[in-house]
Amino acid sequence: MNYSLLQSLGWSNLYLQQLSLTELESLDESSGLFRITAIHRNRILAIGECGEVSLICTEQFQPVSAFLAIGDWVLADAANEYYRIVKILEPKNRLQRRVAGKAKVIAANLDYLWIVTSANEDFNRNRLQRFLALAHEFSIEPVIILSKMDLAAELEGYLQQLQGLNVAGVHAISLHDATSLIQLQSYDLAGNSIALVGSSGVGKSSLINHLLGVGQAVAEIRADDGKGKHTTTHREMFFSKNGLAIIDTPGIRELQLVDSQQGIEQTFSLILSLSEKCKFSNCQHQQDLGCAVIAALQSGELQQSELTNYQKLIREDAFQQRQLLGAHAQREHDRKFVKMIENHQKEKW
Ligand SMILES: Nc1nc2c(ncn2[C@@H]2O[C@H](COP(=O)(O)OP(=O)(O)OP(=O)(O)O)[C@@H](O)[C@H]2O)c(=O)[nH]1
Ligand SMILES: [Mg+2]
Ligand SMILES: [Zn+2]
Repeated sequence: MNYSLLQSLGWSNLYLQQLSLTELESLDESSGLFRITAIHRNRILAIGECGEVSLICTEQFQPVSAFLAIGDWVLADAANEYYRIVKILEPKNRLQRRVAGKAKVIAANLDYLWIVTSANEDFNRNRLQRFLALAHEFSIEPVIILSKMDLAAELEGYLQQLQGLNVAGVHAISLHDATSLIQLQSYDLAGNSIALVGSSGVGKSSLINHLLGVGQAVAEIRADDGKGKHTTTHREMFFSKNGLAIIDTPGIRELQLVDSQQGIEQTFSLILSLSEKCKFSNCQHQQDLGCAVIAALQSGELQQSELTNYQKLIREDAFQQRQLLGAHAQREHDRKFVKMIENHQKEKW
């Protein structure tokens, strides 16, 4: 096995540790290690030591979407012109969002989430914070890419709104300004994995095209929507000349989080540290009696819009948690409630 080659695709000891002795031995003969690059209805593509291969997924890992995501590492056995997946290695992270009430994986084993927003009407700080909570929840470093800065009449206003966000980096770029793109080179390293997310049309695929270098066929992954626009219809992983793994994703209209309290708290770290200074540990930040959050609102340290957005996301998360409790838990809850009423009545009599 050529591990240094695998490392350039994102492989690390974290995955190696999960292989048994027998599995390690099989690597030199009939099987290989692969990273998933695309999942289509009837074929799964992956990349390994010998280049790109097609994988087959047995019953054991069906439905595929429940087991496998782009970016996952698998052990697979040679089977004619295909490889058959025998083991899916536990990922270091698996980025998920909620779609129609169900958790849906965006990608696995990421180092950075590039949250792309354009410097025009798409820009929305509250929405960005939602994406930040997503990254923080899954321990992926969030980076904000402010795209199309050539279209912004006044860039300063956007940059100001990006201040104070808990992110690993903020980069204002334009594809028409080569020098603005130089700052992204520090990410462009073999072994790094990045997924790009954001609204449709903000320039994710165009930026990927730039990183891949001229002549790469990103157009292949897009469908013409008839309006002369090319919109990405499915997720796929590409590799830059330097070996950076980049995942393109279709535009997200509305991001719904999955079980994200911790991610939300990390996103709004100022509010969290302020709450720790409130006089009462269960302070709801509604009365100024010893409330550090209200004091910060009054002093201007904290913006009301920031607190409102935080409370909205926390409420939404709590609501979804209750829904997740499901019918069984609800019944359990009802049963206990009835019992409590009965006991109460007994006591009364
Ligand atoms: N002016 C300007 N236009 C840009 C820039 N980057 C991308 N565009 C244009 O924006 C449009 C949308 O770009 P895409 O890269 O397809 O956007 P996307 O985010 O991949 O969109 P979806 O695939 O639908 O999610 C294209 O017409 C690009 O040429 C930029 O820096 N400046
Ligand atoms: Mg696209
Ligand atoms: Zn308080």
